[in-house]
Amino acid sequence: MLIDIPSKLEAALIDCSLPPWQLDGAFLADLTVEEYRAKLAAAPQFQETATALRHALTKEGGGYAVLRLGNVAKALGTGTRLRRLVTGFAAEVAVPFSPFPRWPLWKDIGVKVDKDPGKSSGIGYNAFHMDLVNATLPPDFTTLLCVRPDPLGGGLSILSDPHAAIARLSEHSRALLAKSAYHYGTFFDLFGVGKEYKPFPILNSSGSGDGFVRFTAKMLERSELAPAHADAAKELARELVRGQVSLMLQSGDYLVVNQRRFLHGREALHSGQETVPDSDRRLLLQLFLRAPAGDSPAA
Ligand SMILES: O=C(O)CCC(=O)C(=O)O
Ligand SMILES: [Fe+2]
Repeated sequence: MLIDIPSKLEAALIDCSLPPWQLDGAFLADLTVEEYRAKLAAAPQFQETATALRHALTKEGGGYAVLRLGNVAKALGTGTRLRRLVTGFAAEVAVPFSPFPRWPLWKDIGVKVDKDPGKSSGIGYNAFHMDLVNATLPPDFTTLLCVRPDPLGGGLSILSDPHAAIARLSEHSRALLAKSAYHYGTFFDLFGVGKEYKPFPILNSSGSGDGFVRFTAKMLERSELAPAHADAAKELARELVRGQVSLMLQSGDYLVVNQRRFLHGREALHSGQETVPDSDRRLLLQLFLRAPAGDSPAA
């Protein structure tokens, strides 16, 4: 689901100058949403492109999209101006917010050679997961803006539909996944994502739930789980890999994932990251979105 930007819109975006954004607590202020919308709505085919983006994220079988802003990034660089424009696109999907009170709205995901390789900004395989999996209200959307891909050629983004994966499991495994028997990670000092959910069921029971498949394959190695529940989770992890799609984000690509529809992850970066100067390493910027109450993004 790649969304190209029509060249007339590219030209208008390159000319468009958006003011700094304001926050209202953890959330992008209404004033900014309106200001950005008013300026961007004047650009030719902005509305159509925003509609295409929303549609890709919520239509039957949909759930993720890549907005291809590479030419805009080439013209404007990957600093403040691009960030404001992308914040404007994001605000057409749902409300941008930062769950981490001490961090800016956009969080850097760089490359750290000495970090747990399987985690955010590590160099290894970042297994299928949803972001903020252990919160009662995870962000409706997680988004990644690519500033620089891995110059050595690794770090494919991976996506998989967990509902499709679950449909391929046995009744028995599904029953295990519906038990409140799973836990992962720590939870402190977070805004706008509810409370800590521990333990949680991976699957909501019988349609009454919130539409999330609360899964992270990282818990298979990092959480102590009862063997039967762990086995069911491993089966799910295998099916996610069987159904995965991979794509290489380029500079200026903006990946938006509906967390009720798709899980995401990342292949390992290419070996040799120690030899790459910090300023040349892969860099993504992450932003979370909250759908307004009553506007559930198509569970
Ligand atoms: O590095 C990536 O492409 C994905 C990172 C990620 O999923 C995360 O930090 O939550
Ligand atoms: Fe993630």
